Amino acid sequence: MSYKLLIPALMLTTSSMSALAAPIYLNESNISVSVGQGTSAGSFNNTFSNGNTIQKVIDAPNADAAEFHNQGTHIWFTADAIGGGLELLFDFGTEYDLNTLHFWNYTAESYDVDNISFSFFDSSNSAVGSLSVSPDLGSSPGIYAQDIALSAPLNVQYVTAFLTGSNRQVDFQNIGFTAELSDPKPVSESSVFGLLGVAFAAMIARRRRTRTSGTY
Ligand SMILES: [Ca+2]
Ligand SMILES: [Ca+2]
Repeated sequence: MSYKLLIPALMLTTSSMSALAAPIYLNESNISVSVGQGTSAGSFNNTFSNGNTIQKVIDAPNADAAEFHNQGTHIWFTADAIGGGLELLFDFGTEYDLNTLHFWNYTAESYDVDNISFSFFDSSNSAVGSLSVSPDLGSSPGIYAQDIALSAPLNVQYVTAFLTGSNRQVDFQNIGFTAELSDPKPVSESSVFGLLGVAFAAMIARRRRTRTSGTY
């Protein structure tokens, strides 16, 4: 291959690669989390001591980060009754296709999370999937994420997670998602015709106005 031919070939490769959506890690820099109304009666223990907030759920810098268990890093909720749990509401700000769920659990059965029920919703709050996970115990002493491949819930903007422990204890470090920006939804035919109709009506209105002003 000559030098001249090589350059366009390279340019083509680069431009076609940049057209593909790259998976990104969703954390406090691009999503938000809050405590849901569905949280059962219970206690947050030391979770919010020293000005800490629920932001601790999404403060891991990346999916491979280690976190050490202390009041500045973990969430600890104790439900009053067995079956009770903590509800978390995630808002991604826009729609993503989810690839992997990352969960940093507590390191011992006495406090770890035993089940998480996830519900996924698109930007119009329509349900697009659900998932029940029984996560592994966290590693020790540094807690690393368990990576759980998701069977691609698509077009997800909102996620509800309900976390429970068989002994009422819910203690963990982080929840994270690796995802790709969803493709923009194709414009439906009816909305195209709707827009054409609006433009046509505006044209007629203008012609009428012109005629009217000509009469008077
Ligand atoms: Ca954390
Ligand atoms: Ca447990």
